[in-house]
Amino acid sequence: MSRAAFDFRLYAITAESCHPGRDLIEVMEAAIRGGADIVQLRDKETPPERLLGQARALRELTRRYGVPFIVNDYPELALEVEADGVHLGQEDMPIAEARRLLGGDKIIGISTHSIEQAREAVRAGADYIGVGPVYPTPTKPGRPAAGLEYVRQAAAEIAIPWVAIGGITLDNADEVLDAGARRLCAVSAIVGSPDPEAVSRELKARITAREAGHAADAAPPAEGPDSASPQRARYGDDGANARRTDRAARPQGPADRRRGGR
Ligand code: TZP
Ligand code: MG
Repeated sequence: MSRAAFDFRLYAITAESCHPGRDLIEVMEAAIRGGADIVQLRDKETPPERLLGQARALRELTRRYGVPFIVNDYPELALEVEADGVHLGQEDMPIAEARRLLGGDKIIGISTHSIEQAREAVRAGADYIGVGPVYPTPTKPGRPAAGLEYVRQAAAEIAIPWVAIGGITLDNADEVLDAGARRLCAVSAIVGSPDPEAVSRELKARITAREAGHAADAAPPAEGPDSASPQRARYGDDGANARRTDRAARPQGPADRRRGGR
């Protein structure tokens, strides 16, 4: 999966503590079979050297299904297992440093908790942004909810892929989509479910149903590199209203140029 072809709809993240006694790889395979189209290894307890086996197994799994594999926190581990990219937090190394370490082809995502942080992430060259926590969640302790208002702000402004995250379940997914999200991430709702495949399938169905509605409502696509890209054709635009972010201000690396300045 190259940066140039990168997009997704349903993001699944590991959380072994949510499924005691069940195998991590089986749970993540179920999530993928249900429709998760990007997977992240996130483990705040285990030291990176002990995560190597899991990271390798997840790399093998995601490669088999053709979905991108992202490693939270550890760029060196991402490189070692040939992951597609890394996910950073606000307190982690800056995007520019991760880019230097990883080279031009890896995906770099970052968690953001406000529209100001989102703007900064776009300026710094992030490939995607996490927007949240939408709701309070024990999966991210100590981080207050940013709320649906932040989702609305992102929908109005952010033109790179962004994913709503934090406390999202089948009970509230519709209101997150109503607020303008086109991509969802659910951690405990998927991997903590007795049937991760079914939860993924239902979340993905909600996302794609909404997307079909947007496509039907949309005006004919404007001319330009974005409307011509295969990725746009596959997933549709991020919303005609998500046009104010100044893409021109983002650093233009070789991969940016390959994907027509995106
Ligand atoms: N970043 C923002 S909220 C969150 C992360 C990693 C945790 C989301 O987990 P859950 O279980 O879907 O609330
Ligand atoms: Mg981190």
